[in-house]
Amino acid sequence: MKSGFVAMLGRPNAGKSTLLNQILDRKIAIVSDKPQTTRNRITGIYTDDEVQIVFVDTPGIHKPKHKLGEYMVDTAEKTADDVDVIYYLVDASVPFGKGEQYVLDQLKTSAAPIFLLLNKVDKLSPEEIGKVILSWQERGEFAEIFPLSALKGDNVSELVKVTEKYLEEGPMYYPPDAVTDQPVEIVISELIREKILELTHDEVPHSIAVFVENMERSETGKMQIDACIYVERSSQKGIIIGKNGAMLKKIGTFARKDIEYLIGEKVNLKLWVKVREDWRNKQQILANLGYNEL
Ligand SMILES: Nc1nc2c(ncn2[C@@H]2O[C@H](COP(=O)(O)OP(=O)(O)OP(=O)(O)O)[C@@H](O)[C@H]2O)c(=O)[nH]1
Ligand SMILES: [Mg+2]
Repeated sequence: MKSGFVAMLGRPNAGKSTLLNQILDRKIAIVSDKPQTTRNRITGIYTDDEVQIVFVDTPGIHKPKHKLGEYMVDTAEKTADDVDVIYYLVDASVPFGKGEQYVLDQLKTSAAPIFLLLNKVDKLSPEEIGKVILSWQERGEFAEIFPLSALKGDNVSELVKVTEKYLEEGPMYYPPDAVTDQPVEIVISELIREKILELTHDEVPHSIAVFVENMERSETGKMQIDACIYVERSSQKGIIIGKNGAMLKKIGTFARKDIEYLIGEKVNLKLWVKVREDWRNKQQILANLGYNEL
């Protein structure tokens, strides 16, 4: 039996969480078209007869503008130190720039072999893919270079096969049927956050945090879940609630469907919205929301 740890690293929006979900064929991590979606380290466990690979999805590496951002980047960079293989994801459909150079420089100092994953090639012609590969070959030494589409799944099973070659004999870290080590309350709060990311715009998606305050079976036998949505300003509270509560209702309906699918039973979901001014810069609030466990 072989086993090991693989980190997914890269800029925000590169497709790390999409790749994690694609490899595991399950929705472990939430995904959105807005950068800085992932805020914590997320473990996804892949097990077959010969290997157990523990994939660790991380927040996108960016220039932080508040304490939450610092925590996120810290989380990503520390994950790189302690893995057997690094997947360095790049959005191959956007031009190379300063932000990418920063991530590249950071990763170059890592001890683990780096797989350069040129993602989103479904957006490129074969000719363009060839050009991108050539330009990256000059930028550094990579153990492997894979053009792939995390979204469509192109080249993903090949990637996992090659990764196995880089792992050594080792123990099973998790039971064979485990897929993630996240507590169910965290997965639920993330699903709610995902709906808000989908349904709101501008600064709102980044200004929210979701916390499941209570989860218990009610007298009727239904699972009762109470969750609080934190925002930074009362204007954002207004947006989340919407006209006559329409937006909050929509968020709740979409989230409830996903939660019912996740836990396999009917759910009664109650959502609140609270203002916590500038919470992304307040250590205590960040800690209470789980953004401090490094
Ligand atoms: N066309 C295309 N889009 C993709 C692909 N992979 C991811 N995306 C899209 O890119 C966006 C970002 O994907 P995520 O998986 O959330 O990216 P991430 O790297 O986890 O982003 P952060 O969590 O913000 O660091 C989403 O809209 C995805 O649907 C791909 O292979 N092709
Ligand atoms: Mg992500």
